[in-house]
Amino acid sequence: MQDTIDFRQAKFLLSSLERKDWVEDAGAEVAFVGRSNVGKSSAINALTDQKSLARTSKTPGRTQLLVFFELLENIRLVDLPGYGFAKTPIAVRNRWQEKILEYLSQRKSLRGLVIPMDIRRPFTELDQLMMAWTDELQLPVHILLTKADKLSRGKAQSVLFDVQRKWLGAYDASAQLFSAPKRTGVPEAREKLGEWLLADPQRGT
Ligand SMILES: Nc1nc2c(ncn2[C@@H]2O[C@H](COP(=O)(O)OP(=O)(O)OP(=O)(O)O)[C@@H](O)[C@H]2O)c(=O)[nH]1
Ligand SMILES: [Mg+2]
Repeated sequence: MQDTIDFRQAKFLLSSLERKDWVEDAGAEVAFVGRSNVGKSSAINALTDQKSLARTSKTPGRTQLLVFFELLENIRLVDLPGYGFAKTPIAVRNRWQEKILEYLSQRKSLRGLVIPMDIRRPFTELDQLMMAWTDELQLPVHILLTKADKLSRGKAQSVLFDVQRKWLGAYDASAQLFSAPKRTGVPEAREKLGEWLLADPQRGT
């Protein structure tokens, strides 16, 4: 097994909502899940140093499928559809939720979750619900406080401290500042993901 991952080698594998199409559940993967429009896809592009590997958009609800990217053979990143976009029809929303839960609860190669949250609005109700699920499923979480470039450095740092103090004690979770355009936090996030992806046996074994 390799001891480092070159995130820039990432390649698109496939996208689908249906489990039958998903990449074989072998090896290790880390999934990105969070509120719509918080910057999940932009974070994947920043980490892989590729402009348009994951599709981003100003319009919330852009990623509507599970999108699999390969970093190395059997090592992957997965971009999940965002939650909490009010204009998504309820039937579609329920279907996404069902698929996300199916994925999170059954995917053996899933080593951890990255939950990007807009630094100006972290821990919304839906984020808290997602944290409760991850706790139940015993999945470790790494929170990216995204769009850190929208705040002064001092303010961003104080939100990070608040999040750590107020929210993280109860969970198997860590947090950091992140900005896709400024590349803030890219090395730190790569290191965390590398640890997850290169360690540990599969869940449930
Ligand atoms: N200023 C700033 N804008 C960002 C950052 N990250 C993302 N954005 C912008 O936020 C918008 C949404 O970004 P996406 O990466 O598409 O968000 P997403 O979470 O993948 O959205 P969905 O797939 O719709 O759930 C885009 O206009 C991005 O350019 C950031 O760190 N700083
Ligand atoms: Mg997206």
